[in-house]
Amino acid sequence: MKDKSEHNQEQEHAKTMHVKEGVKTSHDGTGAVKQRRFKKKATSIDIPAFAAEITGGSRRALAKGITLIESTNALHRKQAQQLLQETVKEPANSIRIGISGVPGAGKSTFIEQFGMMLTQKGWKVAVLAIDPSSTVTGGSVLGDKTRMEELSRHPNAFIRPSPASGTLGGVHRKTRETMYLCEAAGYDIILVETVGVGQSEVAVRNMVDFFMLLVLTGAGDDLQGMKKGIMEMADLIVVHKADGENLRNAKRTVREYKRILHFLQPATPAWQAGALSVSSLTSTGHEQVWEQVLDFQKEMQASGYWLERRESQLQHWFNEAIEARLLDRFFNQKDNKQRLDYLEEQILSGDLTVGAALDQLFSKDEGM
Ligand SMILES: Nc1nc2c(ncn2[C@@H]2O[C@H](COP(=O)(O)OP(=O)(O)O)[C@@H](O)[C@H]2O)c(=O)[nH]1
Ligand SMILES: [Mg+2]
Repeated sequence: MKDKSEHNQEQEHAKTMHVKEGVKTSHDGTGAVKQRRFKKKATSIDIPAFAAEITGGSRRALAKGITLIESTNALHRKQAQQLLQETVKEPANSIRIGISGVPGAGKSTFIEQFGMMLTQKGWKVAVLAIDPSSTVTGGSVLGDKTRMEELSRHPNAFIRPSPASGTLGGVHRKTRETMYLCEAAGYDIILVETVGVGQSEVAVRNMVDFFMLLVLTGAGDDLQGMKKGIMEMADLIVVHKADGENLRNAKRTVREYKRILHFLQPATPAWQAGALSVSSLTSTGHEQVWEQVLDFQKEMQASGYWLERRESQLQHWFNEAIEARLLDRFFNQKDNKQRLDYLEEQILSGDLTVGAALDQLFSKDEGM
């Protein structure tokens, strides 16, 4: 049960071209959309035709769709929502995998190997990378030499780095929507790479089915230092760079992790997270990782938790989005700024308690 053809016998459903009828369009299916798309004065995009190009498998259309999603321009944002509305169908028939680890753990190298293996099995693989540190340094992170060159040339792979700007929350919203668009374009497996810096891990855990953590050996000390919280998010620990002089150490580290994982809260109910040693230098262990993912999928789909998690992720996202929108609206309201400044002064000078200031602030809009 490892190849796509076998695996999907029951699951695969035709990806229908979801073009609305009755939409008036002069689009000829090729150049018109492209030319109009990002011109400053552009006011309209032929959304149904654009959507059809994407669901039809055009990589160029997909890339442009993602650019639309990432744009901060108000019109583009609106068009991006129309595009998503037109293309996205939940629950998607995909496997979403989060891959985390400190900079230098070998995530990109691992993903290139793992991705190549999956494409050889006939899967279409999309790789999305969230790297919040790149927004600070403006460049790539320490040790990140690989550009996934082999994978990026493969016709069944699509690689998209994170946008280089924007708030952490914004990056995640875009990554999630980008993931949806990749699925609409027919990508079966979505690999989301994220750097181990806490906040972004939680966000990625909240948008994937399976979450793995890449760690290194010499872990006697690492295990002490590693936050319990992040280990409790993982469905699998990969002890990476298990090669050369490191090999024996890696095997020992795997045993240590297995022992510790046993005492931790599982990331996914009824799934005992395991640990495996992998080397992307000698290409060993990737098959076993994939077997873990497939076992996980099989068990979770049988128990119903697969869909349950996706639903609760959607609910969670919706709630977060409401909060973000309300905050945005509140702080951008013109007269609120003055009121807030005034109340803040009063609080700092000791004339008002925070609670009293809140009561004053919200006294006139009881509905909130
Ligand atoms: N020995 C060994 N080195 C590796 C392995 N995987 C990656 N590396 C090296 O580790 C460094 C960091 O890899 P990279 O994929 O950029 O790490 P990332 O920051 O986690 O994405 C690079 O110099 C890689 O060549 C591995 O399996 N074994
Ligand atoms: Mg990397």
